Amino acid sequence: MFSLMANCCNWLKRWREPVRKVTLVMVGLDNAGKTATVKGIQGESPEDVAPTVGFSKIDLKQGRFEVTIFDLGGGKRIRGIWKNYYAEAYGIIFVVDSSDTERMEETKETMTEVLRHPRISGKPVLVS
Ligand SMILES: Nc1nc2c(ncn2[C@@H]2O[C@H](COP(=O)(O)OP(=O)(O)OP(=O)(O)O)[C@@H](O)[C@H]2O)c(=O)[nH]1
Ligand SMILES: [Mg+2]
Repeated sequence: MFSLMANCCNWLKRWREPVRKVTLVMVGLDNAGKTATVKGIQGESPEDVAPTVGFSKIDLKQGRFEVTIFDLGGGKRIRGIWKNYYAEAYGIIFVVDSSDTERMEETKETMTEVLRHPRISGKPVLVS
């Protein structure tokens, strides 16, 4: 009986919890697999993805979290837009293509620059 009441209290507590909005920014070199990863999360086939020009916005619901992911284009010439999304990001996802050994140095430099940015430092980072 006690455990039933405790369960009900927990359920009520959770039910009263407000929906929380979380914004994540996904970055990484072009061709790293950012868009394919997002498609995988959405249960879609990660094949046949075109390079992202600018950004794409994905809205997901995970429990009481409303998650918005900004999947940003990773091409060298569009990396300049990344910083425009940092302020609203709760955290970032940095996608690395571990099979692209030739571009590891570029990956390292790019990641270092992202992590050093004042609007990113101290925020959660997931390297995928
Ligand atoms: N087999 C396989 N292919 C993958 C995987 N991840 C990505 N790819 C392929 O790699 C290519 C590039 O993936 P994208 O997801 O477009 O890469 P991106 O990081 O979004 O690239 P940009 O939008 O240009 O910044 C696509 O042809 C994908 O199908 C993976 O885990 N396995
Ligand atoms: Mg993409």
